[in-house]
Amino acid sequence: MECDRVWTNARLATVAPDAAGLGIVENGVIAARDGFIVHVGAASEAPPFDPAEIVDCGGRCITPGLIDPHTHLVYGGDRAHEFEVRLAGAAYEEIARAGGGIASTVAATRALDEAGLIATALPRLDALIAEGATTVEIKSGYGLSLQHERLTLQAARRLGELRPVSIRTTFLGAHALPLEFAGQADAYIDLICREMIPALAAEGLIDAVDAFCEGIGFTSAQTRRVFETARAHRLPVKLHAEQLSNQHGAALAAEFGALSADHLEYLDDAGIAAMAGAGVVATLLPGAYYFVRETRLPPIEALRAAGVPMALATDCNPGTSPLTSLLLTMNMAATLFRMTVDECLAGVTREAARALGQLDQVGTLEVGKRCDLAIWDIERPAELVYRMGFNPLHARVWRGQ
Ligand code: DI6
Ligand code: FE
Repeated sequence: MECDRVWTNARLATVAPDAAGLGIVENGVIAARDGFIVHVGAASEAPPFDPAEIVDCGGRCITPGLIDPHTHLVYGGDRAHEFEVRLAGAAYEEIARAGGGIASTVAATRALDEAGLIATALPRLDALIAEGATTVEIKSGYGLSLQHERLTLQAARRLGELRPVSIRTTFLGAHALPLEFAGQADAYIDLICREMIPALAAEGLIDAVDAFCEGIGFTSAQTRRVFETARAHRLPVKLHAEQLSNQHGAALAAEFGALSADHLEYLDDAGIAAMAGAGVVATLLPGAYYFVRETRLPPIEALRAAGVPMALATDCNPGTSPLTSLLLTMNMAATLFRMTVDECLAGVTREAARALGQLDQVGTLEVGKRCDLAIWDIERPAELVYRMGFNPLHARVWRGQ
């Protein structure tokens, strides 16, 4: 079989959708050509190869490259001081309503040019890459003007040129109300729908459109307008839904065939049924749950029972989840949300790919997919979920390299 590289002597977790559990293959082989997987399976059943390079994995585990389907990692400044204030007793929503919180990050973000945004974001992206991430979603949403949202999305695209990683950009103009629109949320939504989405979509900067449907964010009526505009531009949508209260955002997302509804601590049965019916992925963010000391759990068991696919993400952002580790995210999902090891690993691979509308390209070890691999110094996949603050990544392969 024609190929340019073969990885041998590995325990594979293919995470293929039709396989049992994680689709474990003992003594497995993966072959790649031009950055795509052309063969995957047990060594005993492999065809003869004539590759330029054979990589002996020494019995290590190979999983699909990890995917972070929800980050806000391009922003200026940090919120360490706000963290201290919260430790002294202030609530996240109180701080946001008092003009701190997101608004302070918007000011710090607007103070940076594209190079500055890239410089501050790179260490965060590098931390994800160092743990095997090969695809990362990045949202705008701290610029909140056409100019600054554009800079954020341009910086995000540029990050994907500076590092061997696939970047998916999401426009989150409806993240917070900028100060200059205080008391005029509908006028700001007008700006998003009439100017920002049309311009940024035409510039090819948007892969999907998101909104923060919340008491401190936007109403479901305002979110609907954003979604209608996205639909008119043939852009898929996703939503920050039911994070701090139940605004019935998940059902709205389902109505628009959203890729995912994210957070979901306050999701109700009707929302679950709507998501299941429309095939919306539940993207769960245990880092945010942990960091804001939320006590209400997302309805994991009901989501599982309804067959809603569950993805996991860092939600990397300065206010509620200053987290750049998908390994720790998996551990938190297991310990805090009681997700199984198989669900955790599928959550940062196959289901994360599904949440980005990229399952035909990445997320599993299957013929025809991009050859994005994480090779781990472990014996069993459970070790990735079990340990805390330890990174057993041996090597990362992005598009066959
Ligand atoms: N939900 C969140 O948790 C973040 N954004 C959102 O829509 C918080 C963003 C921040 O506090 O900076
Ligand atoms: Fe978020």
